Amino acid sequence: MLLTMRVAGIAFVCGVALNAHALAQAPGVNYDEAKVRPYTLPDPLVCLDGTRVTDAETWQKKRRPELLELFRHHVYGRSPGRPADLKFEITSEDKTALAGQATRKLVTVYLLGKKDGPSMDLLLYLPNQAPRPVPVFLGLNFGGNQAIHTDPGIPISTRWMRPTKDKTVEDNRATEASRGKEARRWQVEKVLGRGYGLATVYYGDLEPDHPEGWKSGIRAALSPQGAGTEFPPDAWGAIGAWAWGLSRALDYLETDRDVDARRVAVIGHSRLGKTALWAGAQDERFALVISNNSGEGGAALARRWFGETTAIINKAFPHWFCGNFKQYGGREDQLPVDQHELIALMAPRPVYVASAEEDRWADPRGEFLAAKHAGPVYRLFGKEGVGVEEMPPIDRPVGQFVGYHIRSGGHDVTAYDWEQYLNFADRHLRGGKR
Ligand code: GTR
Repeated sequence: MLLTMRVAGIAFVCGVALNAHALAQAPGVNYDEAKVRPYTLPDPLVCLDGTRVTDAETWQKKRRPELLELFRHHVYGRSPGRPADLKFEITSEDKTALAGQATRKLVTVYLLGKKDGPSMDLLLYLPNQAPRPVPVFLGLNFGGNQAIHTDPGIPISTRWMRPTKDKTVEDNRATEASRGKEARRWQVEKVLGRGYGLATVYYGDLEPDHPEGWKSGIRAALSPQGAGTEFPPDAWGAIGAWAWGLSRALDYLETDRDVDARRVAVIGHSRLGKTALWAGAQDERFALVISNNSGEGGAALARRWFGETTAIINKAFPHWFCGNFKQYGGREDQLPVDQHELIALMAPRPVYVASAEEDRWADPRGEFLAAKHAGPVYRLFGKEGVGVEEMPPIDRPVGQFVGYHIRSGGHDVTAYDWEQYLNFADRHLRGGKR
């Protein structure tokens, strides 16, 4: 035991040294298109043994698992599966929520099947006017379920939250003032009005978002050594833990007869956009995947030197990715994958990537190019990806099975973004089976 810890300790020290070294060599932030250095992307259709994938079956049976494994090993880490004793408890159901527009269900998911163990609180709105079972948008939220709507029927989250400058969080707990503070980003009435349900979970239910957060989150709870765990370099990070939670939310939705679990779109913004992509890549039950302004480690190409870099993200958020990912700061060309291949892992399912004009940190062009370069994999299935060669103008959505837009404005989720996601979902999730 002591030896293991010592060896792990040395590895950790080496890891930090390597990291600092990589960072010292890593270039800073670039916002000049003319300075983007040439790069060569790995070809999603070339297998590790050098053979070329030319049909959908070989993609599904050989190349897809291979790529998924590379992303696990080098980027996000390896996540466990569904716990055997997952339990769901519907704690309340109100058919007259939101002035009668919706049914609101509150569900507690006991992640280890025990009431005194880890749990997450799922909020589900179902449109009362639409025929059941309904398709659903599912996403994690940043501020607690009560933040997505002013609805007084949503309990205020009692979980750890990052301090804010306003009065919405005090002593690391959400206050009544947080009710509805993210409502603009969720557009609940609009979603319901279009016949979709909306399900959400606070991401901190799975793991508080700071480097020590895992000790009180699901990563420690699922490990025999608990908060004393020394993770191997390919173990899951926080993004893996949050993505795992999305799959557990889908496990619940599969049991809800008002929901058509074959038509669930997973959506996320920013770090939760990275999470939505990783959830969609691993869990093929998600019928549609939406990345809103996910940037570095999400939809943006790592090899393109623009905005946030691998070195910066690893330093600022050491808990998000797996240990192995730390080697790639300033060495993105050594990564055996790039993010167009993450998007390709959704194929043949529809995926949407959205950027914002002023969100240069997330590298809008890098997000577009990743979406575009997923195209050859979609074509194996006879499906068209973004369908254009050049980045479209501002506020002009493109794409068949890979949707893309760059919206005017900054890093955010707006009514405009939702309008595009709903239109895209109407095209792909309407008409029952996919
Ligand atoms: C930033 C981070 C981005 C993005 C964003 C967010 O600080 O550098 O990669 O994830 O946070 O999640 O809001």
